Amino acid sequence: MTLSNETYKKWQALAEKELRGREPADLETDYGGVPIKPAYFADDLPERAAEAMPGEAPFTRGVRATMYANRPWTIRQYAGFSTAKESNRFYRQALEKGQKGLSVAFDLATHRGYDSDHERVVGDVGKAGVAIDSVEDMKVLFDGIPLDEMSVSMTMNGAVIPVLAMFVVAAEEQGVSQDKLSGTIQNDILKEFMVRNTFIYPPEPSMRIIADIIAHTAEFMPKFNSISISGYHMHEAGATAVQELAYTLADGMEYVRAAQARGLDIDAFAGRLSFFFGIGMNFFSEVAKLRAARTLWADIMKDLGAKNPRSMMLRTHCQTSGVSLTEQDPYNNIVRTAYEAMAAILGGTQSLHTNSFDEAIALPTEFSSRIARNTQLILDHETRVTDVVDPLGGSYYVERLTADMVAKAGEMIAEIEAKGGMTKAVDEGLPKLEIERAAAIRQTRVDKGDDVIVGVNRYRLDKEDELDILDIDNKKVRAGQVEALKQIRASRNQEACDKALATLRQVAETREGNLLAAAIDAARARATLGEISDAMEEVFGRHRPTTKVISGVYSEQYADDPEYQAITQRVAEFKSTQSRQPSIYIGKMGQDGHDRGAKVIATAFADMGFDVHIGELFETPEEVAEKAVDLNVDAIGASSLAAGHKTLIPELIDLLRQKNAAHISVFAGGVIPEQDYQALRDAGVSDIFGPGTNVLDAANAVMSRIEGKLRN
Ligand code: SCD
Repeated sequence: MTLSNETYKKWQALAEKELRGREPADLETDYGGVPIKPAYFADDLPERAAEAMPGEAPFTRGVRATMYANRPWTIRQYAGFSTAKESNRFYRQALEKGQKGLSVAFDLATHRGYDSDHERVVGDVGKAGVAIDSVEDMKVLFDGIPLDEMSVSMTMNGAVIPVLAMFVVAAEEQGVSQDKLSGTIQNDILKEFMVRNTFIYPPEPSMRIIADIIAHTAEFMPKFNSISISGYHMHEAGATAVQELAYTLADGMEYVRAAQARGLDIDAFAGRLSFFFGIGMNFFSEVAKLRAARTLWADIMKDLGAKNPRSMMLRTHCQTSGVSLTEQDPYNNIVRTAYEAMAAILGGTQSLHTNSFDEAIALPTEFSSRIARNTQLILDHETRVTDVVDPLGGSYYVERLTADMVAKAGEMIAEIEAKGGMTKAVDEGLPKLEIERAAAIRQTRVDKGDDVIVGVNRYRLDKEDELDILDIDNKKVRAGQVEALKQIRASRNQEACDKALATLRQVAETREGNLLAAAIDAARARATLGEISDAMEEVFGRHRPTTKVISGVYSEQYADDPEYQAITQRVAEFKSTQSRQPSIYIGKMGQDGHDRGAKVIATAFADMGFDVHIGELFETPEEVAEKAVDLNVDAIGASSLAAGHKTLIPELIDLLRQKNAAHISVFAGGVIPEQDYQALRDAGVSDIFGPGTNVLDAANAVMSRIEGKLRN
């Protein structure tokens, strides 16, 4: 890194005259371990930059020679609502209005391999995505959408086998054979164990599933991208740009090796590996991140034995950042998303989702979806950024930052490799903890006001505007799905279905044959998603994650902060008068695996002196109530980010009452629309902490409630 070259020194002398002894606060910032300077010059340009050619390995300037000058990126909005019918209606309308590709969001029951009639998914069916139980649902989802023309991305990882199988069969029954299907399946399990949490089976069989899908698609679905190796969820969980780069590419290396271990030639499948990154507000860092990702991947693939330049291309989808959106003054999110989208485009993405401005609060409405889609259409048609290939190429700053990120992430990848690769690292849980540490540091920076978020910790509105939000009647959706499941089970040829499921089980057991091919037969015989998933679970088992929490970030970052000292003092006083610590159970109910918020609260409260018990993921209200009573905690913090709060939290409170434990205060946190606050309060929730809540304020609110109860 050239931090003190000659020209820079000359500039510093000029700058000093202007600064006249003052130190501007942000003159030197840090992008996750990559230091930056306030000015860049020609001698900062890395050697490789001058000759770099778009469309040629290592593809720093883009995977295509012509990029958007010839064909714009794909406008691919991620969506899925309640039922297949509703989602289909939405897709058709979006395609009519300028969207170019589809991207299906499934509900959490589907993700986790449960049919909608399963007892563990009562609060999850149809929330945060579409419920798919069978081929019939899949057919409705794509009704009137020609699958030989439309590329379809499906975000599915846990239940990837039944979902892809049902997609293939739905297309077949539409008259489209597998070889004509274009699209992408996410199929990236390592990041699920790390941050997203919609796994089903343990790591080893999960990796086998991925290799089977790569093998099947390489042979029978040549236009289909077999995987979308995703950094997005790490980004959203709070990873730095360098972590996101390094962990994602290291995951990619593991998938390549898994497919190679299955006997596949790297050039037979590598051209259909694809990637997915998150794009946040750190504009140039995000541009450089995409350029660095391509550069690194080309070299990695060469090392792994790729000969075909196509195998070395990192083609990627991007999504603007969900965590950068705020519940407060939410129209600001339109502006944030537009800048993030611009960074993705200047970084050279192939496909893009722009978030709707209300996503920090609820599922997008038609209105907010329209603005999100139009954000991309305006970028494409009005800004003229598509006229020139890689317009930031040659920028002293962007080229230097790209090279520095390549170096830094390269070092991190080398460390992971030296320790035995990403599967092992994920198994040991280290990357997850590193990301959680980065998230906690980021949160303290926001809470302290070091990072300004307009409308949240500065320029806050006195009164927030009311928003129209989309609400899904989860009970109604579930009732419809349960009825459809009954009909399928009654009308299918049971013998054929049982036989297909038995074959699938056998493939899982013996490792002879391909899991996806066997599941396609089962889907044809109208086996349901849950049944296909269960057949494999009987052999593979279900993964039970252990929950670890980091400590020390809050006490370190806040060491001299008077408000932090006040709350730790308050907790300490409680301890000395009560001879015990105030205690809280942090619970995640339903199939919602978004645990960044829960982890931040757990680590912060523990640092402040609370006795914190963090529950396992995916608990039922009954399980949380039972544990909270057994542990005799003062409070429960129920974190919900997938819209299950209206069903699950009132049920939890009822159960506590039934167990004579109404003294346990229940707090709700996460993505909860203001419109639901009253219903939750009526159900007995003590307080609600939405996105943007200062953690110290939350701790004080919890303490007030606990102390108040003791006085009464
Ligand atoms: C492109 N083409 C060109 C060209 N640009 N041809 C000539 N000149 C140019 N300039 C060609 C390509 O080669 C390709 O053909 C075709 O046009 C399509 O272009 P593409 O660039 O491949 O674009 P696309 O088909 O859109 O594929 C993009 C990816 C794909 C490769 C990135 O994997 C994809 O669409 N991913 C989307 C993933 C996704 O939606 N994920 C959502 C995740 P050939 O193919 O013949 O070469 C949501 C999520 O997880 C949210 C969070 C959560 O739920 O937790």
